[in-house]
Amino acid sequence: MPTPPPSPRVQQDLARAIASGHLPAPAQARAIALMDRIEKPVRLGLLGQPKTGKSLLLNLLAGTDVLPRDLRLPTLELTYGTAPCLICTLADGRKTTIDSADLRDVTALAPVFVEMRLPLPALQKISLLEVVAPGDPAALHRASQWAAKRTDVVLWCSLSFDAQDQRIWAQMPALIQDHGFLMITKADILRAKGQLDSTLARARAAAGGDFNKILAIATQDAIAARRADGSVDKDRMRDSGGMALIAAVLKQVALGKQSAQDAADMLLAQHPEARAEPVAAMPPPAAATALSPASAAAYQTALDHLTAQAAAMVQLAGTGGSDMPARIMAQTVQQLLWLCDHLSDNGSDHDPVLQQARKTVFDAADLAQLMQMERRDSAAIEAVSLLLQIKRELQADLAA
Ligand SMILES: Nc1nc2c(ncn2[C@@H]2O[C@H](COP(=O)(O)OP(=O)(O)OP(=O)(O)O)[C@@H](O)[C@H]2O)c(=O)[nH]1
Ligand SMILES: [Mg+2]
Repeated sequence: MPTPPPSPRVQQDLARAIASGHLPAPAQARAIALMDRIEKPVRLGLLGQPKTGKSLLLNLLAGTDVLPRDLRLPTLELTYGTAPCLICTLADGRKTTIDSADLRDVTALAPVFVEMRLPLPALQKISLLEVVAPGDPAALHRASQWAAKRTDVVLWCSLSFDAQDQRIWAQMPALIQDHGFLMITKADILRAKGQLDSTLARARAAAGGDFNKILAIATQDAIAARRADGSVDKDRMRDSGGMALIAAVLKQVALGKQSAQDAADMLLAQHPEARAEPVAAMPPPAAATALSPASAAAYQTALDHLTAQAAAMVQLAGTGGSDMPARIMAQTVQQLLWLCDHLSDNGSDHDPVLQQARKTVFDAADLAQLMQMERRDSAAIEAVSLLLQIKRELQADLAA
């Protein structure tokens, strides 16, 4: 199904309203978020237990063999770029860009996350995130919650939607469930064993209304249905489940754009003042260095909390045990997530110092969660250093 092009009128009106300077701050933030949803590709996340066919499905949706089948890779996002490149996030938070489309080039860097940009037409509509997590339920749960914040539509890959899948999916945010697809993968194997229909029936019964769609896919067959000359063996594509998947994804993309346009229409109707002439250009504000009193109070609470938690962490480190690095890592991630919530909910939204701190803390929490997915013991030390660095930055802001 072709995606209708976004309505230029609402997009232009929204752009004008954002530039007008007449929208109150919360409406301005919402207008910018809606503009993103109208303009940017829909973010698809491929999640599920190990070896459930996520990478192969990514290759199908990208329209080409992006991920080599024999390479072990970290969590990876595939996005559109006019020239191929690989942006690697390293364990210490640094980013390195390699001008290459060959993922073998990143292995020596051992990145915790890779953003791969490619000039593929499909990526102008969708971006694709494959989340790689170890098989144990707690790790997969954490990785899934992390991914839920970064995706619009999740494709949960599974061979049977077993009890572990069910428990993890039940804890996903309602919006992600509403837009989610359950992909019963390796359908060719199930079909050959005569188990496809019964597996689908059981998955439907277990999933209830917790997914937008439940689809079976034989991804290898779907990929084979694409011929080298660019034509498609339609019967094979249909039988593999590839056609139904692509149609469902396109429909979801179109619905997402439409709902953002409807919301933008509503926002513009609520704010007729944003149709007025733009406000005269203001002189740039003097660089703010000191925190507002509300933000300073939020910083102080954050620092007190971190100090108290540091004592608990020292005690934890003293207990020893083989699971100590994992427990320290978990504590560190928890504290960074707490900081994210605390600084988003407190302080003054107009304070540029606080805005910067929110971004820094969000990035750090993101990085620590990626490190946690990796499970190297040394990652715990790196994560704690990250937390200490954040603490020092907050102290410096407060003292300025
Ligand atoms: N027969 C068959 N094999 C499949 C299908 N999809 C994936 N596989 C195979 O299953 C294995 C795992 O597939 P991947 O795509 O690497 O799975 P993954 O979920 O990305 O695995 P990890 O990233 O290691 O967790 C590979 O050997 C694939 O070739 C399918 O539809 N049919
Ligand atoms: Mg994979």
